[in-house]
Amino acid sequence: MKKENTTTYTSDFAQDVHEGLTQYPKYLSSKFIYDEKGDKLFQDIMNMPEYYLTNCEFNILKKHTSLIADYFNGEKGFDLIELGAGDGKKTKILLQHLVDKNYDFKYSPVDISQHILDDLEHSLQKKIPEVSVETLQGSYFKVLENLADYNTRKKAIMVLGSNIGNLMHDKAIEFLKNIQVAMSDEDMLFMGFDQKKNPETILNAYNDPTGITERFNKNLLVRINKELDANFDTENFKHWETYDPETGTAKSFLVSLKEQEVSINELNLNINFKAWETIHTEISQKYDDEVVEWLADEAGLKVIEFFTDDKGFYKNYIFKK
Ligand code: AVI
Repeated sequence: MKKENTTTYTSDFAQDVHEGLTQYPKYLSSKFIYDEKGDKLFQDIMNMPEYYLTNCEFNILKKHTSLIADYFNGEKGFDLIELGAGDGKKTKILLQHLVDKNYDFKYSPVDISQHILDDLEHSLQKKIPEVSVETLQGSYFKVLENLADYNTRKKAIMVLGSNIGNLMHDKAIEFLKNIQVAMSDEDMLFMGFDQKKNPETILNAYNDPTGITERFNKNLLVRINKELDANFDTENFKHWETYDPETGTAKSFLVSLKEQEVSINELNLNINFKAWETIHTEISQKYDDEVVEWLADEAGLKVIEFFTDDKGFYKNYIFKK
């Protein structure tokens, strides 16, 4: 049941929180998990043994570095543009190889957070000073718009970490289309997609016993408390994960443990929860080749190659127009 929200707020966060918590069923967008604390919790998730995605992508990048680098390279060298660069831990494997082999390239990490870009630039200056770096601050959408006439040489656009998995298929197609429009015929896209696998392995990755993922998920409520002057008691909510092996969709929820009322003062809003009522917070989509090919086709792209890790858990695909 979609209710019309007639109030307008100055921030996306306030707007989305109002919209999501006054709908039935309730939802919040996972993109708001990532404030400074959320970024740190995600770093901790990537170091958890259960969160296999990071190691699998490391494994792929290490095993296939030289082949991947050959795909990146163009006649006049290339610009490596990374959307959502984070701390660049995985990217450094590729960058070191590109430097060692004397490729003519520039690295352009793109992120909404200038702070993340500054940290990355400093750490690259220290670890691989030979890399020429040009950071691009802004939303993916805005940066992609400007990328269309970015340069005259080949663009290798890179998105690691199965970040696309946090988008429903229609939004994922929109995202791929935006990239496709910014690409010339010579350009390529290199993107990670977590694969369908034993449902237990997937559930464990999003349901760790130490509670890091739970804190990550609940950071949405912590942020609402902090930024919108609300009084969520995070103890009154339970982190719950489901995985549907047919659709490949892992879903995160926060489940209200009792009947309760929460005030969000900045929004002049009181929200009532029934016992066991849910807030849907995140999807983490898992893929197979057929679905990736379908998404690519819908976005006007073709899969031309893919690389997989030793366990066959994860794949990085190369797409062209
Ligand atoms: C960033 N993204 C790809 C992660 C994922 O696997 O969906 C976010 C995450 N959520 C819980 N654990 C990690």
